[in-house]
Amino acid sequence: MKRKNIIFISAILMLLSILSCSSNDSNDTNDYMAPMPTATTAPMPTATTAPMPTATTAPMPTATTAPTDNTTMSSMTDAVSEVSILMSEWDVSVDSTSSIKEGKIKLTLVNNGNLEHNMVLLNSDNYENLELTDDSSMADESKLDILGKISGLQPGESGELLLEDIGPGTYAFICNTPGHYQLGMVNKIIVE
Ligand SMILES: [Cu+2]
Repeated sequence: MKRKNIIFISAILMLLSILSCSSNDSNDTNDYMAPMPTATTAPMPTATTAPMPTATTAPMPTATTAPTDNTTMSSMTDAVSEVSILMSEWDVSVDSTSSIKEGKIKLTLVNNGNLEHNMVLLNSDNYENLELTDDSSMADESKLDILGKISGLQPGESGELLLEDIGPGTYAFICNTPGHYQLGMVNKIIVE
């Protein structure tokens, strides 16, 4: 291979030298014309053929495969049902712009009242007659199947609870600030 190349190149050089010599006889400016072909013909093909395929083949697959993954990822993360729960003394309301779909659910608790409130979401559709703590101040959370909590919020504050995978059903929740459950701070969300 190497020997063939050397023979080939030397043959070209010989041809070029013959051509340049013959043209040298007529004009001095052809001294500059002679080296030009060697410079343009030799590097040009290697420059155009080599980078072109690598540039078109390499980025294309990565560019097409990556966004499709991203779009499926983002469409899944976009499917988050957002629910606002508003608490005051002694009202608890559920405010969702559309029906709550199973899967990811973001609960936002807004304390519109003048006292501290919290939220304990139960894996149950029942908030009635929950067992109380020994001092009867609040629901006994150790006896409850709890999906998630938003801890105590001061008046005007809000807090969030992101639920990753919630199936269809009715889920009760309570405010378990001492005394508030007994005062009826309960409600439910319905997941379709
Ligand atoms: Cu409360």
